[in-house]
Amino acid sequence: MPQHTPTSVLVTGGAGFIGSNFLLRVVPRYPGVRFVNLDLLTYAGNLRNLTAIEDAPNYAFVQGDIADGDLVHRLFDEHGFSTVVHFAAESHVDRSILDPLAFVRTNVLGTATLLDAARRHWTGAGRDVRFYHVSTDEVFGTLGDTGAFDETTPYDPHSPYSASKAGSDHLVRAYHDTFGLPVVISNCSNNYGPFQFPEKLVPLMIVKAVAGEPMPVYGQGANTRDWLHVEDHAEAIDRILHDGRDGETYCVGGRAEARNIEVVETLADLVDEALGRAPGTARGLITFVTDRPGHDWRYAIDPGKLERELGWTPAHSFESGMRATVRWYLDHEDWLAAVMDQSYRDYYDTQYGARAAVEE
Ligand code: NAD
Ligand code: TDX
Repeated sequence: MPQHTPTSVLVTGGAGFIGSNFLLRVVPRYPGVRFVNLDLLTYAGNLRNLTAIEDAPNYAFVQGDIADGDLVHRLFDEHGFSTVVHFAAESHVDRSILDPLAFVRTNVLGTATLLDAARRHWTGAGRDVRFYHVSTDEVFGTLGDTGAFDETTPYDPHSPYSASKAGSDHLVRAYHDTFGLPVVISNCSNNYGPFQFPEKLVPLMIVKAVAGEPMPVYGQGANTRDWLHVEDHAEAIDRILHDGRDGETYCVGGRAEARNIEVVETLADLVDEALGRAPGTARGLITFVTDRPGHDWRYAIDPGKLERELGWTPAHSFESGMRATVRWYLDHEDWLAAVMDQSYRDYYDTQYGARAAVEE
């Protein structure tokens, strides 16, 4: 018995990495459900990600800001949304160190604007409605060498990015507890896969390995993340949206922990193999550089609740997912060339120019 049956869905940030993978999955899967994608098209938003569904009769795109209350109210009036699936965010930790206030504005104020519009439009309507907030494991802070985050872990964010996501999670719960807004939240580990902007570790390392340029690893490369293919995250979101229980949190992760250096070496080897280069060629590009300030040591997720309650398990292993991802980037040179424009090169120079190479 589903907990929620969407009819008209506002998807925010659907031109970004995870949002576009979600839309590519659900728009064809639910032809009777209407999806409206509200995205500001920041540097991270890219309509090329959505060409496969852009003409679908149950899909529409609106360019705009989630923090623009008038626009959000108008869209609720026009479309009578039953559902919000909220992806839109500033999402890169390193950018949050360069420009923290952009993160507070979008992630905190933008989320509050959406919540308030949902509250006003849904109060007293007596309808089946749901606000789904897509969040991150980074809100839980950092782990030592053992243990894993789960739904009971206290919040302890360290970067402006994770603090702003924590703020948005708290607002979602506050609207649930104070106004009775029907909500679900998921906190997911590091995603990788098609359409990820090449500022994040996996696509950046693939790009650098292919180009034969230095592959910049922060600190000693010993920080650890849990890695999940984005299609597995999209599937988890679809299940939680329909079958998750009201007011609940679900932790999503791949049970696929790896130290950063292991991820980078894996990608280096896969690129060499795909390009027919001598084994070890790309490993020679690995360069240890100045660490990220406040760099969280280790993230790990216990996804047991999601597995037990909703029967979700990832389809991709770390090895198969990374291999498919390398192949995808090699096959999508046009996509990469379009996103690696002058503003990307300026960002890269600012972010990495200041990071001196350090001894291993
Ligand atoms: P992304 O940076 O690739 O995409 C963000 C999208 O939001 C872009 O399309 C951008 O144009 C849009 N956007 C930004 N500001 C906006 C605004 N003010 N109004 C409207 N649209 C705006 O991010 P992503 O990696 O796809 O992450 C999506 C969500 O998932 C985020 O909330 C993020 O915190 C969360 N998350 C990401 C990961 C990960 O590994 N990438 C893991 C867990 C959770
Ligand atoms: O050039 C790099 N070198 C490097 O060593 C980059 C970009 C990263 N790193 C390290 C930092 C992290 O330990 O790799 C690890 C992964 O870095 P990111 O890809 O920037 O991801 P992370 O900071 O872990 O955050 C990601 O996962 C959680 C997403 O960016 C977030 O949006 C998500 O919420």
